[in-house]
Amino acid sequence: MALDKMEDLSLQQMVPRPEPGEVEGITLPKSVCSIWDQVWNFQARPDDLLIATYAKAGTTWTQETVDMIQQNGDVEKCRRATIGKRHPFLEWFIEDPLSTRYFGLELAEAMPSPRTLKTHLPVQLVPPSFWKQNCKVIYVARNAKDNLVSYYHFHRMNKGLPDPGTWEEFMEKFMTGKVLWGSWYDHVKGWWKAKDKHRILYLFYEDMKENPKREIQKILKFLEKDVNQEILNKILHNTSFEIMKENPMANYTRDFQTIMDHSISPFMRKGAVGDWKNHFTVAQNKKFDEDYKKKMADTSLVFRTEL
Ligand code: PPS
Repeated sequence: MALDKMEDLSLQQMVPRPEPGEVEGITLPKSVCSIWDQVWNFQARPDDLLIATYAKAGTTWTQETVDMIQQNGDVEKCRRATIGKRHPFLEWFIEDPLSTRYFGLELAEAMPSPRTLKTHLPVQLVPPSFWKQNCKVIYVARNAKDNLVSYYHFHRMNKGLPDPGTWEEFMEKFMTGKVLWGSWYDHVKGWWKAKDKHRILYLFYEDMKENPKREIQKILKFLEKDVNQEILNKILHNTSFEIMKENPMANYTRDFQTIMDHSISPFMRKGAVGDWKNHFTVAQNKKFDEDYKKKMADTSLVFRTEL
């Protein structure tokens, strides 16, 4: 084996999988717990835009769409930096000798306004200054089954997250909410409720797949922006899965290089609705559905698991 390959291998093996911690009953990366006071006291500005999601619900897709809108469809401007640098990931903090240091709060504080920020926090853990400043928030939700599948593969390839165990084990953890950023069920329901009180645009991954033009238009309206047809088509094209998969400024091949191994599972994996059918057994599906019904009985939220 070539020496550089061996070095790669030992680096991968040496990066330890982190233990999760907890804030207010929500499982979070230990590194995030260690800076929690700073996260909670973060000072939002009135013109901040927050993109909030449960992890793997379509965050990056929405970020790229928002940036394309903000840059008036200028592809070169959107390639000025990687997505992790263009839109600071608010609570994310990673610092170990083998990883690239990433401190979302620091990036955000140094950024001139208007800022677009990313978070996976459940609504009750969002720093209160965002509500005080009446910031706009775009929340994106994805159906539980596809979200779970995507999250599982992401844990496999990302050594900055705990080891997922087997598919079956990870599914159990997801159902009990003992995964990073907590229960998917509580997350989507909490934000759904919050949209009646705050300036929140609540979008669905499945709607974006079904009719991306319509969903981009919703974002345009929410941001009080207007673009001509030509620019709209450009945004549509450059935020398609096929283009984003090949875009190094959006596909995470240049962010977090020491912890993400795209050869295990690429960040831009399938980008589809209904891939869960390739993972769930009939028995797992039955169990998941029964549990889902109970957990989602107290909400008007409806998801589509196929198109
Ligand atoms: S993260 O790590 O939480 O920020 O991940 P996130 O960006 O939320 O989710 C990653 C999943 O979104 C898919 N993706 C897309 N789907 C459709 N179209 C576009 N343009 C697109 N960009 C990213 C990505 O492939 C992940 O889903 P899976 O199902 O794993 O493929």
